[in-house]
Amino acid sequence: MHVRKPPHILPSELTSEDVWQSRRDWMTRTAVAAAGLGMAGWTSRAAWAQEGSLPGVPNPALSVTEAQTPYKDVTTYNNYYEFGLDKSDPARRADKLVVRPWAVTVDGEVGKPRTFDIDELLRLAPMEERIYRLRCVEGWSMVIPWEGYSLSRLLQAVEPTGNAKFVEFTTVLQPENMPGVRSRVLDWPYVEGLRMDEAMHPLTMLVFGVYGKVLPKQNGAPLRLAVPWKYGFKSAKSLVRIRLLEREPVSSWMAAAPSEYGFYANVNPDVPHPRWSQATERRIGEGGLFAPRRATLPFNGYGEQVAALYQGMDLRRNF
Ligand SMILES: Nc1nc2c(c(=O)[nH]1)N[C@H]1C(S)=C(S)[C@@H](COP(=O)(O)O)O[C@H]1N2
Ligand SMILES: [Mo]
Repeated sequence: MHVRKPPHILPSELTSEDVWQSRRDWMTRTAVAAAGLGMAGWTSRAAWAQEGSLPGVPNPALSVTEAQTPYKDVTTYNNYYEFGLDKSDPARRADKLVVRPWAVTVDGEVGKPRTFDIDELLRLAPMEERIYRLRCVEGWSMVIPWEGYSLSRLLQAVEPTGNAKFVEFTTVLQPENMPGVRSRVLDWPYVEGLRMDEAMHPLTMLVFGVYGKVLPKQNGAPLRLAVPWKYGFKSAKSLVRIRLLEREPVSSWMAAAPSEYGFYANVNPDVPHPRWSQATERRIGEGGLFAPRRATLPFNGYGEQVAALYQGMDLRRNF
C-alpha cells in the first residue's frame, strides 16, 4: 500500500519514532562533540570542499546580524519535494540533478525576451553576500548567507512592458533524476509567483551560492530565489523560466491546497495555517525539538522594508 505522508508536518505531529530518531541524531552529535573539536572541524571541512568557491561582496545594509545556521544544517535539512518529502532526501538524492548546461528563459510581457546561459547570469551583476532569515511555513527557520544579486537586475535587462503586473517562476523538471515527482503531492513542475513590485524589491534575490560556495544541488542549483519576508515555499529552486504576466499566476501550492497556501504567503504570526499556529518558530541548529521556540516576526522581521507594498490590503484575506 502506498502511504502518502502529508506535506508540512509539524513537530507536534511527529511520531515517537521521529522523536527517537531526533534523540539518536542528538546523541550522535554529542558523541562527535566528545571526540573533540578536531573531529567536528574535519566534518565541516569535508562538506565545504565539495562545492566550488563563489564569493560575494558583503551587503550589510540588506543583511541581518543574527547567528548563522551552520552550513551542515543548511545543506542537509531541506525542502525540495522533487527529491522526496523527508528533510534528508534532497541532500541524499539531488546529486543526480543535471545543472550544466543550464539556461533560463525570461519572456512574456517584456520588450526583449531572451534565454540566458547560466554563465551569463553569473556575470550579469556583481555577486553580493546577504545574510537572510528563511522562515518555512512548517514553523522552522534558519539564517543563511546567500551569494547573488537582486532579481530586479535581470528583470530590467529584458525591459518589462507596462502590462507586466506579475512574475511567474518555473523550476526544472527532470523526472528521470527526481524520484519525488512520482508522488502527486504537487503538480510538477513547481511553479511560484510574485507581484511585479515584490519581484522588483531589492530584497528579492537571485541566488547562486551559499556560504561563499556554489549552491549545492539540494539548495536549488544552479540558481534559485530568496524572498526573505515570505514563507520559504515562495523561494523557488533551480529556475528555468521567468515569465512576466498581466494576470496573477497560480502557484503549485495554491493549486494543491488553496485554503492553506495563498499567493502572497507573507510571514505573519497573526494568521495561523489552518492546521497550526504561525506565532512561533524553531530555529534549526538551536538544539532540536526541545529548544525553546522563537516568536515569529511580521514579514519575518523585514516589515520596515516591505510593509509599504501592502498598504490598504487585508493581509488576512490575502494570506
Ligand atoms: N523547486 C522547488 N523549490 C522549492 C521547494 C520545492 O519543494 N521545490 N521547497 C520550498 C520550501 S517549502 C522551502 S522552505 C525552501 C527551502 O530551501 P532550502 O532547502 O535551501 O532551505 O525551498 C523552497 N523551494
Ligand atoms: Mo517551506
